Amino acid sequence: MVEATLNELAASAGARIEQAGSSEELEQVRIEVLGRKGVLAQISKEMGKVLPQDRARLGKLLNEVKQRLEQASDAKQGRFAEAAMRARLEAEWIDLTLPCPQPPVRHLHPITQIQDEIEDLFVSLGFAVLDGPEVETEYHNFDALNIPATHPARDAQDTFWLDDGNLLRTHTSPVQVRGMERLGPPLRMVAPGRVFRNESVDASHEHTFYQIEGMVVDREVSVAHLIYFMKTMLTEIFRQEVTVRLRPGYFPFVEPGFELDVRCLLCGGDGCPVCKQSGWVEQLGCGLVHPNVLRSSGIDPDIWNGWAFGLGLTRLAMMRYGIDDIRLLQGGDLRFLEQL
Ligand code: FA5
Repeated sequence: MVEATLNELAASAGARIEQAGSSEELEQVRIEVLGRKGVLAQISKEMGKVLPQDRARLGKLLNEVKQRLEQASDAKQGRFAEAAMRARLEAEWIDLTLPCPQPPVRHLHPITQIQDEIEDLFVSLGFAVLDGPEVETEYHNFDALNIPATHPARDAQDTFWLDDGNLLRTHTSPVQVRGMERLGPPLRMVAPGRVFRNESVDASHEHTFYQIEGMVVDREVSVAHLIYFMKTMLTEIFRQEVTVRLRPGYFPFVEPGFELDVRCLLCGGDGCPVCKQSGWVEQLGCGLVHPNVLRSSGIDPDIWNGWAFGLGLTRLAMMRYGIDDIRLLQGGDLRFLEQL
């Protein structure tokens, strides 16, 4: 009886294993036949009931059937695994020799690039790089820079006033004041940043643009020092030797004050449209720090003096890259920026 059952099971389960169409189906058969609560386990439990003289033979047969079915199941499962692996390899096949899609090459904004270069230069010369708030107090933007409320120079920098009496800084010069207040003399600092003016926008005027400020406060500082640093900076920026000239220029926070021009790099000074036929291109405002400015920040002008400059980074970027409309620089049009 047990023998017949075992032989029949070997045949029927063997056929089911052979015919299983999927790994899941095969697993189902395995659990039913070979599992802990499967048919073979049931038969094994009933072996106690068979006649003692048949027990060894039937026990052997049971083991043989079990082994055969296990082997058949493992072999079939192996074939499923192999087929699955082959299908996966087929589906996920990649050609490592194909050029892979490159991430687009990006770069820093041209103004940021120039700012970084100038910062690096001044850091190498022992200057600190300072930051200041874009929303400034009237005191730091004007009064401490020797521009009292009644001074006509306030009109030259059309100001965005805020309701609380503060303003959007019109230049980076207030960071001079903050630098002197915070660090005191001797002082070497540059301060790049964004500034704002309530201007009518045109090809060379923005309401929001970038400047970099520079300042040295020390003993016996002269215009010769100022010229040396300005020439070093401009030579680095334009990557060639530059000739500079100073013209008198009025800024209430420096005395004497200058406009600094560079001999036109395009025509070498002969005259061209870029330098408006003058041979010179205006670059920056500078001068020796006014004693009142030092005094406002608690520095004794009888002991200390200094120089300062303020350079328009946005206009500089225009010159370096030959951009004829300032509005392009911050228009946010990537088609334009990607050309630089
Ligand atoms: C000043 O802002 C002074 N604070 C500079 C200075 C600092 C002088 C220290 C002396 C000592 P000015 O208003 O000229 O100066 O502006 C400086 C530069 O900012 C200009 O040379 C120009 O390059 C740039 N600039 C001024 N107005 C605009 C504008 N609307 N759009 C773009 N750039 C501008």
